[in-house]
Amino acid sequence: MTSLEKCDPQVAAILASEVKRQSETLDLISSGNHCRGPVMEAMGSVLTDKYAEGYPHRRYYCGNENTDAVEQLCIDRAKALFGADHANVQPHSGTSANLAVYMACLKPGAKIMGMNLAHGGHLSHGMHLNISGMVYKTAHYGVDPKTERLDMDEIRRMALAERPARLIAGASAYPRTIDFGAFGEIAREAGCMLMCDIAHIAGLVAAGEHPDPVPHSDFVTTTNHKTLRGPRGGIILCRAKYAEAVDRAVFPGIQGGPLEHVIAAKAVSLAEAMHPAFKTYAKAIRSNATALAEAMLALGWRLVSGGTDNHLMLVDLHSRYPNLNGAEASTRLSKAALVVNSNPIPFDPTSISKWSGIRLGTPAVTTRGLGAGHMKQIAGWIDRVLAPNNTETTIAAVRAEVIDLCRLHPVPNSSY
Ligand code: DSN
Repeated sequence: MTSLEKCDPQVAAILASEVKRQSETLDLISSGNHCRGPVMEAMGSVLTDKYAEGYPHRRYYCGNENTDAVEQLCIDRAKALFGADHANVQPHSGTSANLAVYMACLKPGAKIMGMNLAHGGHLSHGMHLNISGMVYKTAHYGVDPKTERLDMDEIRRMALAERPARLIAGASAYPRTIDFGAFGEIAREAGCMLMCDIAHIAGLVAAGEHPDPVPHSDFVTTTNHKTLRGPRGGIILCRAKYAEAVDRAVFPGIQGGPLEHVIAAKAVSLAEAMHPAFKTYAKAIRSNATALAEAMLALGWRLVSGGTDNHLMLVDLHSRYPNLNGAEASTRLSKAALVVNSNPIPFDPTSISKWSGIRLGTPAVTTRGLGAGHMKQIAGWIDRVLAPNNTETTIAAVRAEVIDLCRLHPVPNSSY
């Protein structure tokens, strides 16, 4: 019996239930992943007990020799992995990282210009209900209605007309390569700073599977827990000249004490991302996404922009079943042990509860060791479950097949 089971059987039972849920489902959420045992070990460590407001060797508390060492290691690894001048590894999340980067050099009321959330952007890029959309003036670019891809000429035209103080590149539901070089040129022409949010694609960038934003950007933000396969949290990378402003914006600007146990886990995952095996993993994320997209297309589903270049795709449900919405599709798939999220597609004619898309991603299933053949199998399962005339028996049959596959590919918890 573990000490948790002994001390708090209720929480222990919930955790056990989550272990079972993860073991017996396939996570196809494009921002999901399974971090590995060493990352978990660092996160569940004694460092959670230590207050460490400040930065390495500049703390407001004594007794920080070990937190200094771990945070400095994490900073050095982040800089080395991404080739950045400066890294701040304290943000508690990607949204916190973005907020700190706005605060670092923008006054309230300045204008930011990012991708429209409804076209695949992120809420922290100026959505009206997010603090970024309340404190700053916003302008949003979207995708081209025909190609459903970013149109860099249109973004340039808009940036020159809007003259934002900060241009934001990055997305949470965009299946194509982002041309960070073109964003850099536009930012220079429009006389503004460029921030690239690579939360979704950080693992691909680290492994050279997506073009690198760092040489083109003033700031790069990311989460750790998506393709990068670390603990939940955020990181900011920036040019040397912004280092002080960024550090001040994170602490004392928007946060107090850093989560040094999470920072230790970030350090572990960054070392994993430097390992040659991570390159193989990142490549497999993309080849699996391509295989899944091709299998969905072959079954007659329309994908936004016609496919994928990265780890995710958006399925237009109406292309097969005009009455099927994302909420119903994701609920049905969930019953079949396939976990996805409902998502708007660009120019979605429907409302939030009835979005006409689902978003599929391959980071987590690739971590479990699935390959292209399995992607075809997954597409077949999705197709069966979403057919309008299917029954609970069909869903139960698919669920049993999914669980059989899950047993063959357990959630990994060991090191390389
Ligand atoms: N970035 C969101 C997602 O893609 O799921 C979470 O904020």
